[in-house]
Amino acid sequence: MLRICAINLYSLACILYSSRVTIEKFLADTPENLRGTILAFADSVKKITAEIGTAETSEAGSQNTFGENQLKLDVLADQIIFGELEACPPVAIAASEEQSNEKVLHADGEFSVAFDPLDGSSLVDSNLAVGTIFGIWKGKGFIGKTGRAIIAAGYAIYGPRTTFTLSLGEKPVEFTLQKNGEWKLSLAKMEIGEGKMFAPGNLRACAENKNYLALLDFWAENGYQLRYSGGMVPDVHQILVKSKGIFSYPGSASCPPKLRLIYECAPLAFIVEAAGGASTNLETSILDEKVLDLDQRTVIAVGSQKEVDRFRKFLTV
Ligand code: AHM
Ligand code: MG
Repeated sequence: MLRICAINLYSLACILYSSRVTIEKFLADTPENLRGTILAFADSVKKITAEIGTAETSEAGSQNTFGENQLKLDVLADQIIFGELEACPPVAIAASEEQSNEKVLHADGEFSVAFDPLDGSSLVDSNLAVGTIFGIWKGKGFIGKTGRAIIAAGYAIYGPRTTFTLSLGEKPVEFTLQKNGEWKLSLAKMEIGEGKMFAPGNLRACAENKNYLALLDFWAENGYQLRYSGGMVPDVHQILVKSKGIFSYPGSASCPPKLRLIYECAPLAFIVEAAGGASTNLETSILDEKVLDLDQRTVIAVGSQKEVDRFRKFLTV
């Protein structure tokens, strides 16, 4: 009885603590330049949230340099983030999935940032959740580095709620945007354990990639729960929230991997590994993959350690 009371009191204390912690308070002891850079992304997300509910969902009539049609919302989100970063002196270099080249923003800055302004563009018309992903890297530029140069990474989800998940190398935390514009801590110290949940990207590859088909059979035959939205950000976020599972996106000859190392995979791998999970590109952790090109694509699996190990075993027979 006493133990139950103590647990309830502890839960109550946690809820009370969380409801009082804003992102500014959470970052109070973070070095000023890093704090300012993170807040530039948090402020961008607020502005994107203000637009996303009523913005036009049509195409912008332009393509990014990778030949993909851009939505008006892709362009708008990109402009909003660049606007915030231009006013953030610690950011030396910014690279966006929507731009061909990295941009020098402040020659004296100490960080490089890589971001996907609106991940999941193809979900916008059907009103499924989309996201923003970012990584803050030490030093200037990305080429020749690995994700080990990331010092903080985060992502936002524009769903029924707007949330902002962040890791500075420690257990990730989630903030929720309030009506008054404040970010309030909503989940503290997220951890990933083990469990049977799968989010299988690029199933088209199974036609040629029989190893992936065999893994799919394994998941189906062993009672795994399918949870796949088609948006990498919510698909990975649920692994942190449910503390279990795997997100995968391998390839085949006709359906190669499409997810990008610096804009999408490395920041999300940084967050998942900080939560006690794992990542792989079938050879190494995603965080050990060297950046040779800003548009580099990679095979990825992230999530529970045992599930990521299983993915590697099945796909490298
Ligand atoms: P995008 O950056 O062009 O929006 O593409 C990334 C998205 C991911 O969120 C998702 O995992 C993947 O594309 C799904 O793509 P597909 O449905 O083509 O397999
Ligand atoms: Mg993307």
